[in-house]
Amino acid sequence: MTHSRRSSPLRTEIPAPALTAGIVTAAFGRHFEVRVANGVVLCHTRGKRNDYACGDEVGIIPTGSGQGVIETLHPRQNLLWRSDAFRQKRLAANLNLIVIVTATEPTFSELLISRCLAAAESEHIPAIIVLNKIDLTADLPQALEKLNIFATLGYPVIEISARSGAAELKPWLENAKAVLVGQSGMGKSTLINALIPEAAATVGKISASLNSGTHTTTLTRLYPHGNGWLIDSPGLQAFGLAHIDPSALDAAFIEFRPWLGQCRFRNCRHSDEPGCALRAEAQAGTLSGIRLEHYRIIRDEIVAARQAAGWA
Ligand SMILES: Nc1nc2c(ncn2[C@@H]2O[C@H](COP(=O)(O)OP(=O)(O)O)[C@@H](O)[C@H]2O)c(=O)[nH]1
Ligand SMILES: [Mg+2]
Ligand SMILES: [Zn+2]
Repeated sequence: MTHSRRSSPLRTEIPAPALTAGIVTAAFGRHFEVRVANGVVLCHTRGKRNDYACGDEVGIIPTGSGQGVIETLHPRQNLLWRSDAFRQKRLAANLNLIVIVTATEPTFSELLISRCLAAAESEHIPAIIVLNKIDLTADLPQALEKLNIFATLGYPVIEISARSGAAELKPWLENAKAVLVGQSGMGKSTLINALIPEAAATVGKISASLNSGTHTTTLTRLYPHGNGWLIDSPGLQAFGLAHIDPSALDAAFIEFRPWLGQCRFRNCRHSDEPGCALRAEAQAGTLSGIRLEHYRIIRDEIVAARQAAGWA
């Protein structure tokens, strides 16, 4: 078609407008806050598109007075999701680290840690576990005991007190593009403020006013940090993994991998099937029975969610 365009004397070539590169730092329904080189732009999207997440690299066209339009999305390295039968939620994109935050108090759920680890492993994102509030020494031994299952698997467990600066965590975060996940009350926001004292000030004015009607704590937000960034997320009480194929879930439990394919039945659910290699290992003490139980709970939940959603 180039030929006919050239031959028309009335057609002038309109050059495609140059896109400004940015990173999505917060989502408000169909509006997204995007950080660009010289500030923060509140963007709307083309069509009804709303599937952007914190950490997404986008190309925008500024339209003036701090506003703009998202035009392009750079291909994602990965995307951390949560989903049940009825809702899917994008937590963050382009991560190179997932920081699972626990604390000496309130009590944390080991099952939720297994969920976060399965989500991380299924997207091939490294994960570490933070034990916060170690200044509350009375509950420390019990918390460490609970985390020992995960430490044994090779996941780093880093003990910190966010109130005293969290120095032990800093080396892990220098080049991190990380999200902090965990139950509410564990100290994620306190940790962000300890690591990035200017965090509150980096929140754009427009977004701050947009968000004023809602709970600030319900917002997932990206903060620049070191050579990368950190994302604070609201408390996860439930972390549905319905988007993970049930047949791929066992491989997301890293210690199961050496035994996969050794069960009597190829489609073994590692539940009550005869000749289950994983159950035999759990009985022998080679695998943690707690982790096998976590696997079964999550698998049943995924299958039920998929049935309810009509995918199965
Ligand atoms: N003792 C103690 N309390 C902390 C520490 N870090 C956070 N907290 C407190 O724990 C509560 C929950 O913290 P917050 O950052 O809101 O947790 P989030 O819901 O995970 O974001 C707040 O009252 C914090 O002051 C810590 O290192 N030690
Ligand atoms: Mg918080
Ligand atoms: Zn099995």
